[in-house]
Order: sequence, then C-alpha cells, then structure tokens
Amino acid sequence: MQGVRVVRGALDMARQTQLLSDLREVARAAPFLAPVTPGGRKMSVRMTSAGRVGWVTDARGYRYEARHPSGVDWPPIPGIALDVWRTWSGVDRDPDCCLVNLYGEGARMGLHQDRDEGDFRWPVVSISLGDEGLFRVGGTTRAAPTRSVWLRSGDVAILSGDARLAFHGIDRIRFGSSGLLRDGGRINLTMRVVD
Ligand code: MD3
Ligand code: FE
Repeated sequence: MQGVRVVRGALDMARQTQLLSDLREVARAAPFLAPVTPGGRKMSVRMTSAGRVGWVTDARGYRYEARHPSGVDWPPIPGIALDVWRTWSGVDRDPDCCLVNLYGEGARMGLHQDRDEGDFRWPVVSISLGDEGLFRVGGTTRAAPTRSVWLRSGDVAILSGDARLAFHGIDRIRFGSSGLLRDGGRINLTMRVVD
C-alpha cells in the first residue's frame, strides 16, 4: 500500500522518556477512558486525548469532542509530539487532536478505517512508545490483502495518500518487550487534523 512510511527510531531514548513523562501529565488532567463502541463492545485499549478536540466513543457513536467526558478541556499536545508532526507530516498546519492509546497485556485493536475526520487529504502521524506492537495494514476494502510490521518504541509512522483510508489495526503486543513503561505496555499517539 502506497502512503505508509515507518521511520525507525525517530525518537531517541531521551525524547521517548520525556514524552512519556509529558503523557503522564496529560493523563493526570484527562484520565484514560475504557472506551465502548457504539455497538456496545468494550475496547481493550484505554484512550485519552490532547489538543483542541479529543476522540471519544460510546453508545452515541464515534466522534470528536471539545472536552473530556469529565468536562475538562483536553490538555495541550506535548511539544515533542508536535515536533514529530512538524518534522514528518509534510504539511504546515498543526494537528487538532493527539489521540493517546494505551495497550496493556492482551490489548489489541481490530482492523478499522479512520473516518471521523473532515478531510482525508491530511496525513496521520503516529508515534509508538513502550512494548512492540504488530501493526497490520491493508487496502481500502476490508477484503484487500494486508501486510504486517512490528512497531517499536520510538518509531514514527506517517499515513498519507491512499493509505489514509486503509484498513489497519494492532493484532497484538509483545508485553514486556520494552523497559520504557515500568509496568509494561504500549502507548501509541496518533495526531490528526480533524476539520
Ligand atoms: C493507517 N492506532 O488510533 S497507529 C488509531 O497503534 C489506530 O494504536 C493504532 O489505528 C495504534 O486509530 C495504529 C498507525 C496508524 C494510525 C492511523 C492510520 C495507521 C493508520 C490511519 C490510516 C491508515
Ligand atoms: Fe486507526
């Protein structure tokens, strides 16, 4: 699939550690949620957001909201994440949302498309931290063939062009494969222009 680019080790250890501590502040202000799909299924990944808007899901649907369900504003996007966007996105507009996904042992994310944004010409930039995750990406139909790649701590993935509407997911993580998170687990940040 054209438009998938993985930059290995884009963040050095010092920046991974700093970003992780910035994310602890994000989660203190806007705690991780255990999301439920509109169909009533519990997701195994925990989520929160930073930025002007955050992505939420519940019985009312998938959408972007200006506030955390607690009523607080989403915290600002950490500077290191913004630096990654400005370096690798190839666009000169900053993202509206930085979704933070937390994968504990056994967590996964099924194959899906990201289609809650207003304009799919904007790229998505993702940062992986902590344990390795097996990322799978296919085509713009669910039936299209897929390929898989392990994303490691410090890797950045840029999804643009045809890949922006590709089906993708995380099949599994290698729990405990990284020492970055003291108790294990994987964090993925995805930055997006929403509208
Ligand atoms: C390919 N997150 O939050 S990041 C998501 O690792 C999501 O947590 C995964 O899928 C994770 O929606 C994958 C890489 C990624 C992000 C967005 C994409 C790949 C993408 C959008 C289109 C195609
Ligand atoms: Fe996605």
